[in-house]
Amino acid sequence: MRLHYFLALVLPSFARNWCPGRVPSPTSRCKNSTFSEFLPLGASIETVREVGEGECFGEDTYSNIFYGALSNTNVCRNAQDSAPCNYAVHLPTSCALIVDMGTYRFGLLMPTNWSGSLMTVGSYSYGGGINWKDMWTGPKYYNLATISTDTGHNSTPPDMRWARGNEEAQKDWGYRSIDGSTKAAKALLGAYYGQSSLKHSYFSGCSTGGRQGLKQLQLDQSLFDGLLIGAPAWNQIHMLPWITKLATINPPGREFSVYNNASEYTFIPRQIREACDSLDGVRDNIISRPDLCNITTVAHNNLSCGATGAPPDGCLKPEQVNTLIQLYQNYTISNATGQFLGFPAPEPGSEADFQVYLGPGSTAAPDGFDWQWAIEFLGYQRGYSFSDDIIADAENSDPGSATAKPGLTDWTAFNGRGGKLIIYQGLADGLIPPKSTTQYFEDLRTAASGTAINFSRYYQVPGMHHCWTSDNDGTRYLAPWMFGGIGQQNYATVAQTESILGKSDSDMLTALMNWVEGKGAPNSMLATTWNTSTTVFRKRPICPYPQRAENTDQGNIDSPNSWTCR
Ligand SMILES: *[C@@H]1O[C@H](CO)[C@@H](O)[C@H](O)[C@H]1NC(C)=O
Ligand SMILES: *[C@@H]1O[C@H](CO)[C@@H](O)[C@H](O)[C@H]1NC(C)=O
Ligand SMILES: *[C@@H]1O[C@H](CO)[C@@H](O)[C@H](O)[C@H]1NC(C)=O
Ligand SMILES: *[C@@H]1O[C@H](CO)[C@@H](O)[C@H](O)[C@H]1NC(C)=O
Ligand SMILES: *[C@@H]1O[C@H](CO)[C@@H](O)[C@H](O)[C@H]1NC(C)=O
Ligand SMILES: *[C@@H]1O[C@H](CO)[C@@H](O)[C@H](O)[C@H]1NC(C)=O
Ligand SMILES: *[C@@H]1O[C@H](CO)[C@@H](O)[C@H](O)[C@H]1NC(C)=O
Ligand SMILES: *[C@@H]1O[C@H](CO)[C@@H](O)[C@H](O)[C@H]1NC(C)=O
Ligand SMILES: *[C@@H]1O[C@H](CO)[C@@H](O)[C@H](O)[C@H]1NC(C)=O
Ligand SMILES: [Ca+2]
Repeated sequence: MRLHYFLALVLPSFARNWCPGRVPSPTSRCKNSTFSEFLPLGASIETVREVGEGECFGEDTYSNIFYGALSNTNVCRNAQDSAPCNYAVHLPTSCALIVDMGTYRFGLLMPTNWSGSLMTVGSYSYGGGINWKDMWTGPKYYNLATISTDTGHNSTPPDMRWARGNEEAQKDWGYRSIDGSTKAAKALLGAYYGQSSLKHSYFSGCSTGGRQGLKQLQLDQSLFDGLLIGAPAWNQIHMLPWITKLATINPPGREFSVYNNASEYTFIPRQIREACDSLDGVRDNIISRPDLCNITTVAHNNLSCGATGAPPDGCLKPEQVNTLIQLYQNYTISNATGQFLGFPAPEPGSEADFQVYLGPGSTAAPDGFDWQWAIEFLGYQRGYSFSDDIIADAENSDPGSATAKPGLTDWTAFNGRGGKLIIYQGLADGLIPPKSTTQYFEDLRTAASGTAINFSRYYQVPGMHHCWTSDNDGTRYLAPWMFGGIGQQNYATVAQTESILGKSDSDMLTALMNWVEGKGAPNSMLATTWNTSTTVFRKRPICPYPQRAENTDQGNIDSPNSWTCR
């Protein structure tokens, strides 16, 4: 990540806007005077535009330049991204607004053909800027009015410098911008479509977006009727110290460190995958049971220089083997009372994601993403030395009140008003360890004392990385990963996206909306991966936790009918 961070510093800010929309005609309701009086004091309409069928809308922001795309900023990665990339594309006829709320802004797309409901789309990491790129599927495939906030700043996802010494900016990012933007958007929908016309409000976010949704739910159970939450970064105060801990275990460029060069990202994940693939009973290049994968054994037998099972294209020295094993240990902390879980370990199979925290391209502290948080959010000095005390400091201050706490959420109120929550988590996610999400769900179940089944579901997705995709063999992603989670459409073609969204068995957002709207609770869902843009490689059920998909027909592992949830 440090390489990307560096690039972020030298990239020029964007200047052009390719998707400006059109100045509304005098007779249109899509104009300033329709909205102005419905805004809270101090807020104003910054832009109001009409967008025609098939057109795009947005502005230049850094917000949704994902980690992976940062090195080719503004070079479009997918078919639907006719240059440049940071816009809502392929829109239906809509009225588009940008609203200035004072310390933060939001974008709102209102399709002419409206379902009657609203969706708020979340952000990523510490990035600021309206997440235009993820907004298009709302109006296009679900007829949803769709909003996204810039969270109060403009930065690339890994850049936290905006937070230093700025408690107000931290709070805007932590929770205020989602709350304020969504409330304001609801009033604007009333102005545009007619008072009391809003049926339901939904939230869809992954990573920081997942955190935003859960934090909002902790603060106010009435804002959203349904939330689709992916790999939530809910535990800021424990997770960020863990990331720094990883940096102390594996400082870049040292003899005993791993991931000092790019080829280690080829042979380490591959060896682990090959060694642990079959432990789930099916040889399919997917580790569906990472809990059965003993990293100590694999590191010694299949990665160690000189071992019989050593890779042909590189190997780890004994001290590197020890370091690698440590990366998969729970981060435990001790105090006078005893030993406690600081943060749970990532699972074997998630190695490809480690690049964000561990390099290569890393520079030593204090400049990395892994050291930044305590500096920018807790006020530590650059070059600080790490100790477990950071956890206590983080717990005491919870900067920006950004941490979402399942035990402090009123689940009775949420359940009582018919709210529904779906959480999903890739089992090969190296950025948000699956056990962290499981911990949230278990805490929710404890707090909801038996009623959780009435309003929540949790799906683990074998082989899926952070929010989207899976390991690939050069031509396709091996594990099924597409099921309508936010941002997934950016890794699929338009044809692939279109084949999933709107289908209640394959699209979690549709399943969530059906559940909220009384059309039945979701059970197993189908996840998909493709051979080519039109040919499905694998479709497989993902199961409501604690169930798992079990194979019933070894001869036909790529068909969904060969699997059942148990
Ligand atoms: C909309 O109207 C308000 C109040 O009259 C004004 O302050 C604001 O600048 C206007 N915005 C645009 C985009 O014209
Ligand atoms: C509005 O959207 C619905 C759902 O996609 C569709 O069935 C209907 O034909 C659309 N109406 C118009 C006028 O485009
Ligand atoms: C891992 O090492 C063990 C023990 O040497 C060996 O039996 C196994 O085949 C190896 N697996 C792979 C994928 O190389
Ligand atoms: C993993 O394997 C090591 C030896 O390779 C053994 O000492 C350890 O107990 C195993 N861990 C588990 C959880 O089985
Ligand atoms: C990368 O590092 C590994 C392990 O340290 C080593 O075996 C391999 O030769 C290195 N490859 C390159 C291209 O430097
Ligand atoms: C030790 O840490 C635990 C977990 O954070 C906490 O509950 C406990 O109060 C702490 N005890 C002391 C003596 O600080
Ligand atoms: C790591 O923490 C998790 C809780 O998230 C726990 O279930 C697991 O047993 C711990 N692993 C070890 C080896 O202590
Ligand atoms: C939860 O659902 C069950 C089964 O549908 C029902 O019997 C129970 O009353 C519900 N509980 C709550 C708190 O809604
Ligand atoms: C997808 O690719 C696999 C492996 O190349 C092949 O076995 C399978 O038949 C392909 N599926 C389709 C529908 O073409
Ligand atoms: Ca397998």
